[in-house]
Amino acid sequence: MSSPFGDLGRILVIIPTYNEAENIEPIVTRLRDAVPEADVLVADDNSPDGTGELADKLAANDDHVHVLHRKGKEGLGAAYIAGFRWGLERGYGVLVEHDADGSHQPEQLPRLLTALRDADLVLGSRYVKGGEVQNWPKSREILSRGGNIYTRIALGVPLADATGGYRAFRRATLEGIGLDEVASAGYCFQVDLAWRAVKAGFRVVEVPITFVERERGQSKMSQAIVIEAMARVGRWGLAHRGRQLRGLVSRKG
Ligand SMILES: Nc1nc2c(ncn2[C@@H]2O[C@H](COP(=O)(O)OP(=O)(O)O)[C@@H](O)[C@H]2O)c(=O)[nH]1
Ligand SMILES: [Mg+2]
Repeated sequence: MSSPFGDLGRILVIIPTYNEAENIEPIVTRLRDAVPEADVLVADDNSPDGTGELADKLAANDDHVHVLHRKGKEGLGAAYIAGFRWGLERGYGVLVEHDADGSHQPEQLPRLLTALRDADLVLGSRYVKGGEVQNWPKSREILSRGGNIYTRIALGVPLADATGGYRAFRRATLEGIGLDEVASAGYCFQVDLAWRAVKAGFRVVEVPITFVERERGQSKMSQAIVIEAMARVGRWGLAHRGRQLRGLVSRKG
């Protein structure tokens, strides 16, 4: 079967899961229907609700579905890094980040992949023209929009949605940003990767997505995760400004 994205190489969609038993089968089914040539890797942190076993059943019935069982809950970032490594070792050309909970629409994946033909990293963006968020309480939207404004000011990155988690990377991008040094475990992991890609000179492009708040299961977002993210982004921003300033001074002197 010839794929419209064939020149990008084989595609791996990574779905990190922690207690997503109600969501895992519907999301994998939608992904397989939306982009049949893509493989799926469920990266499960030994979910107590049996998500990992459900994923095993899906994998047993479909050669395109794989499961990475991890020993325990270590955060979204750690699960993605493990998933990226798994995919890079196996020769995939494109690695996609995708939530399990229905917030990301598999039917919009072709849009991200099409944009990746002329980019090194494509961010699904809620905050560019055409992007939207459905069913979020106002408080969560303010937190997300505020987080993005804070990130833009702290780091000076020209991105509307640097915290989102629906993304497509070329393998060369992941190989070029130093995955070994990515320490962020929680949500600032997303900012960390986008920021590294921008700094390394990769072409980072945003395409609009429709983000729909989950209907089933629980969010793993916590106050600790938000505080971790704000503190780290603040520190990166200060370090960055320091480097810029030293650069200016040494050029003058
Ligand atoms: N493997 C793994 N997945 C996680 C972890 N924390 C969150 N996830 C998954 O990451 C995705 C996004 O998390 P979610 O709780 O929906 O965050 P929110 O959308 O920001 O509220 C979902 O698929 C979660 O199951 C974790 O510690 N380990
Ligand atoms: Mg969610």
